[in-house]
Amino acid sequence: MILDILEYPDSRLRKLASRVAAVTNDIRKLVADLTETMYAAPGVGLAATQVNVHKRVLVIDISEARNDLRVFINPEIVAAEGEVECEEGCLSVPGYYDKVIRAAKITVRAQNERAEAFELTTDGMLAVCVQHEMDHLLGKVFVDYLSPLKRARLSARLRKKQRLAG
Ligand code: K1U
Ligand code: ZN
Repeated sequence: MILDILEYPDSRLRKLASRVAAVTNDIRKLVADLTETMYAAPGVGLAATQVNVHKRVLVIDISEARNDLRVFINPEIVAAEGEVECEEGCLSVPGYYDKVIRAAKITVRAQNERAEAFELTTDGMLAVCVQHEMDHLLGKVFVDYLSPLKRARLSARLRKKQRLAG
């Protein structure tokens, strides 16, 4: 089922997601819905927070062929090193892209949809995407990293968009 994606500055994007106690069929259904919603958007990642479900679940597929789905339940970053600047977008801030500084290389520990624990060390786009999606689970949006001037410009742009839509 394709779910509605919350749009910035919706206050529900600020909620802190809770740990998943057990990977039940309900969680597997959430993973399936997040995946369908991400592919339909289209996006390269999606966190449960963005569909107003406040559980520590996210999905990512950065492959061009859209055939390399990665599921992270209860993700935790256990190591991070270096810095990289990368242009980011967000399905909750449609049409806006800007540069953000992230850790260049991370090790993330999580469970998959079969409740198997795994550890992944990665860099590049996948590392950026994991950090971006994990921020959503903490109630953070990538535009929080922008300067006050850039955020004010974005807010003005969103107000104008709302005026034109209404
Ligand atoms: O969290 C989200 O809203 C998903 C977001 C993930 C992301 C993109 C870029 C850098 C960091 C995190 C997106 O998927 S935005 C859309 C996008 O980047 C994209 C869409 C289709 C094809 C390729 C990229
Ligand atoms: Zn996002």
